[in-house]
Amino acid sequence: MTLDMFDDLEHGGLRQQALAPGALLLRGFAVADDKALLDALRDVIAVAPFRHLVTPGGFVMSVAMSNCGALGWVSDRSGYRYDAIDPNSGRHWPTMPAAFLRLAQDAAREAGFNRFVPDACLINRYEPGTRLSLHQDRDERDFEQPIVSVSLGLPAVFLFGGLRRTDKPSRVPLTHGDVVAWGGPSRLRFHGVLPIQEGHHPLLGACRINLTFRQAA
Ligand code: MD3
Ligand code: FE
Repeated sequence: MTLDMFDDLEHGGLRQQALAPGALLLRGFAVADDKALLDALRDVIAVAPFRHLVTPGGFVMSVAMSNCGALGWVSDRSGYRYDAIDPNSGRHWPTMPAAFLRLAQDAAREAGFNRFVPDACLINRYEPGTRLSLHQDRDERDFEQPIVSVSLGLPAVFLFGGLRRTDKPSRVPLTHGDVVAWGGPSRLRFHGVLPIQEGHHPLLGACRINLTFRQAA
């Protein structure tokens, strides 16, 4: 599939790009809130530090992760799941900051998902050279609910595949402040992130942060 099949449209002063049916890219949607988001992130990470999860197959993920909200996504030798408890601390994940929740719901509404109530925010930290291999997000209960993702810091090339692992993915550049709502017929598409290039971002240095908001339960 080619991206130029879909039109860029100017809407409310924001550039919105339909990547595919159900997948709407809101370029720069989070830029105005970037400092508030990163301040809130600092508080979350102080309570639930980034860590490298192990896949069920025994590989250590190159992307470091944490969570906030009622549920957090975890992976270990026994599998993938959502859990209310951070296995590293034995305590609940930090509460989802109000600035996170507001941004996620505003973006979802902009994309036409009016009843999005995320109970989980997975926080991914990429350093240069790290990547996320092609996967589906299917540990959530209700695939009618979208996922909202927020990119901060260094740019990334996002791989946007089809419903089968073997479908050839498109490449979508994502930069600081870009927000994407992934729902409807795009909800179960395979996706991933190519290795992050070296670079320096004024707010985050040599780092990319991605927040993914989910309704897991
Ligand atoms: C398309 N994160 O955490 S966000 C993930 O940039 C994840 O950190 C990537 O994939 C990142 O699971 C990509 C974009 C994203 C998230 C969920 C999707 C794209 C999606 C679900 C369905 C289709
Ligand atoms: Fe994913």
